[in-house]
Amino acid sequence: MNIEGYREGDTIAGEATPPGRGGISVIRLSGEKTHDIVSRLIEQDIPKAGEFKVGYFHHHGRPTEIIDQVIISCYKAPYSYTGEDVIELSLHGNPVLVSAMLAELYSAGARASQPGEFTFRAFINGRIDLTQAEAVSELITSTSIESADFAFQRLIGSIKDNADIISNQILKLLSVYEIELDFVEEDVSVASKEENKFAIEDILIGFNGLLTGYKQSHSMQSGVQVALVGHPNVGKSSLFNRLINQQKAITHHQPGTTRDALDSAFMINGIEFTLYDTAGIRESGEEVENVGVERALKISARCELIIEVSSVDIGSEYRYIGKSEQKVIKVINKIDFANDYNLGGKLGVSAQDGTGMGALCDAMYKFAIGSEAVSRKTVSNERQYHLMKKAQQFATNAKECIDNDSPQEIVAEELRATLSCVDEMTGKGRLDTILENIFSKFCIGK
Ligand SMILES: Nc1nc2c(ncn2[C@@H]2O[C@H](COP(=O)(O)OP(=O)(O)OP(=O)(O)O)[C@@H](O)[C@H]2O)c(=O)[nH]1
Ligand SMILES: [Mg+2]
Repeated sequence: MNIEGYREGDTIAGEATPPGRGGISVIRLSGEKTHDIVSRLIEQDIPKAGEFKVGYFHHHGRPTEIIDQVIISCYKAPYSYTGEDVIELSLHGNPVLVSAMLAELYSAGARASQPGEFTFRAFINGRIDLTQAEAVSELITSTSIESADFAFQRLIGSIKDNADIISNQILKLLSVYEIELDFVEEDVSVASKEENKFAIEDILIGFNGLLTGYKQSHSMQSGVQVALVGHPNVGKSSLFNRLINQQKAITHHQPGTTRDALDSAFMINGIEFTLYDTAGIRESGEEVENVGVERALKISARCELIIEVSSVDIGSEYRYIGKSEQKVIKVINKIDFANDYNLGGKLGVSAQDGTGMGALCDAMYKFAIGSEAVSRKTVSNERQYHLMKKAQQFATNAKECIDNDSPQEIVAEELRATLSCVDEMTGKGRLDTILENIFSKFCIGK
């Protein structure tokens, strides 16, 4: 995808519903020529903005050859999703009809929309900022009602509004320093040191609000990847089946049963965990099993959380050695064999009778939520988090400079750097690479 390829003057058309058969499909058009283009393909009058009408969509230049009956909904700029003239055509849900109509719309003057282009236009036309654009995509991909609720709050501006408040506070403080710099000869002082200290502390409180609870916010949005890792036969596949509540993995008393890695998603308190069952780790003389072990290690390396499984009946305990940012929960399985087994601080579980499953799920959930409570204004993805961490650091530097009576231009420099991070998050400081990253994840009709 190329942001330049978006060409803002074009009228674009694309399917807004997922491809496939269903009750209806929706084709969306946006741009100046929307009305003209649709008029060439439907004999009936196009409805007024805010109204809808039934019409018959025909081939371009052949009005008697109808493709389908459609409902036409009309929106006038700037009161539409994109901020431009928009028409939505609801037709019968069949990909054959969708492609036939899109082909006619293109021949009548529309251009095929690219992924995220409708939302991009909403951004370009000032309907939403970048955090809201990301929230659209997050709302669509939410896997629980809780994460959907948070994404919706971000969509209606929970991060944007807070970022705007902070941005204004920085601008106000920056202008104090800029004025003083302009009149440096006259030794003008617009605000006292105390006032400036209060102002920067307020700004830091704002950043703290955006950052607090990020771990939970991120887990709610993206879910958590977890791998069951351990020696053969310790009961990884049995634990996998028990946790996902399905008999999906083959279990057997013979070591080396699992070779392919299996995965399954399940929820704990509104957070989606994707659990991987992997091959037991051992030096095996068998080629296929060795491939399984390699895969197990590769998948584990990608997971944020590892459940390291040992068992009462297999003497040697497995030690997972991964990256420092990976968290490991150590469990001893098959405690139904020996309730008095010395757990040595590990979690005792039994995949057979379910003992310890509640405690294991609690430990997984605690990992996902971290120790801070998420709020509606908490940032939701790496991009936002990284920028707000950077901004917080620049603002902390500015505070230290104010405390130490550093020269005004140094304070102003730190404040400018703080502001540019906030602007980059909301999209005021537009950069094509950032935009490309965000909008390329969208589907065609969004
Ligand atoms: N008593 C008891 N037996 C268990 C328990 N969990 C698993 N087993 C048995 O242990 C054997 C191995 O279980 P699996 O789940 O296949 O073990 P695994 O770790 O996936 O083994 P590999 O795929 O070979 O690495 C099977 O016979 C299971 O029935 C448990 O909690 N208690
Ligand atoms: Mg297995």
